[in-house]
Amino acid sequence: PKPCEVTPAIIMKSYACQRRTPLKHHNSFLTEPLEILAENAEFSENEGRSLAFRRSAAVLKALPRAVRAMDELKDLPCLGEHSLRVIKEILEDGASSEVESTRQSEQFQAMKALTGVFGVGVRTADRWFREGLRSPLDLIHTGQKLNHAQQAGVQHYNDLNTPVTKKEATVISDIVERAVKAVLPGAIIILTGGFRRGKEVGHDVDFLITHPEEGAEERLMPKIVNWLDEQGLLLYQKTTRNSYLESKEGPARPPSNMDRFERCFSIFKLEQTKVNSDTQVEASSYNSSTTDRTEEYHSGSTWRAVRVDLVVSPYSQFAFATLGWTGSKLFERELRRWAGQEKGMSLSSHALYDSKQQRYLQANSEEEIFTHLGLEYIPPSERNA
Ligand code: 8DG
Ligand code: MN
Ligand code: MN
Repeated sequence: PKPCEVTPAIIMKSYACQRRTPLKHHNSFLTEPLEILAENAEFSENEGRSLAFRRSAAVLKALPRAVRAMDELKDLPCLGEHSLRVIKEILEDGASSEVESTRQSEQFQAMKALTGVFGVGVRTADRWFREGLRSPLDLIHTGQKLNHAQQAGVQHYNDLNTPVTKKEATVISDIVERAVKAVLPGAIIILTGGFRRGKEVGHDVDFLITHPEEGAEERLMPKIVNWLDEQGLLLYQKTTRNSYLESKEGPARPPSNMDRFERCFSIFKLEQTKVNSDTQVEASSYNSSTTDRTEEYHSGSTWRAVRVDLVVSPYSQFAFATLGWTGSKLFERELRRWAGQEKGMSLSSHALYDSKQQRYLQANSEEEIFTHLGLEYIPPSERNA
């Protein structure tokens, strides 16, 4: 080809936090199968394997066009032997036998159904699977002992597995805003998680709350929760206190990637005011398992359950909390790995510690954190690794 027709080589950096990963990309036909294998590895608690598949998928998400042949992959990082084998099979045969048999397997399907219950992790799901249980209905039929979260999870199973739309997220934002402003005027509320990255739908709605006056945010969550509860807006909530105030350690290196913010995992009761077709009403009354909802249906209004995460951060940590709660999960992991392995720093949702200088680096914005880390700024919409 003439020089001007030569396709420019793609420079792909190896950490996901060094690249732009848009929400919509060209290789879902490869990334979706790879993520099935990642999920399956998580079900057998093989973290290394899961991470390898997720990193491979993330590289393909960052490509400017669809992969057509194996030789297009030769200069790309993170693509391990196993991932390459899967990709090759899909390119040649249209599907990977390993992925398809995983998808069809009883274990994968049962683990998917059981971990799909709010409050159920891989450990619990696996134990239930080995006891012969396959679905949320089996939990009821066999009278399994469930904690409060799991009870709510079973009760609202269909609703919680119905994607939350951006429209619903906006309605919930308005409610949260009203609640927070009522109990702490001047507070700042931002939408984090997938919706901040531009997703059209999500499995929940995530919020981060702070106040410009340091300390004003302390013990805020119970007040917010009370307000919401008084309005009849909560189906379930579990508030965890800030474990940071009590702890004697420094802010960096919290145990695993869990942070210590005051937080609330909740299920909102979201009114659905406009019901304009019979099928819509039927769909939601089919979902219902409570007499409560039948009454709502008869009175002409209906509601659905939506998962909402609320997190409160002190103002001085707000930039770190914003970065930490925006995701994606892989992007966050890669940021922390970059900080540790390439910069000798320790990043959490609370702070950034520089081991060489032996001091914390302050930041008032996400941009400043990227600068401290020696990274080009990646906006939320390009963090969809
Ligand atoms: P989705 O809800 O649409 O499925 O996607 P998402 O919004 O990206 O996922 P998410 O599960 O709601 O998580 C949002 C972000 O919050 C993600 O970056 C990971 C982060 N996150 C948790 N739990 C914790 C935690 O305990 N500590 C910290 N620092 N971050 C957390 O989900
Ligand atoms: Mn989310
Ligand atoms: Mn969440």
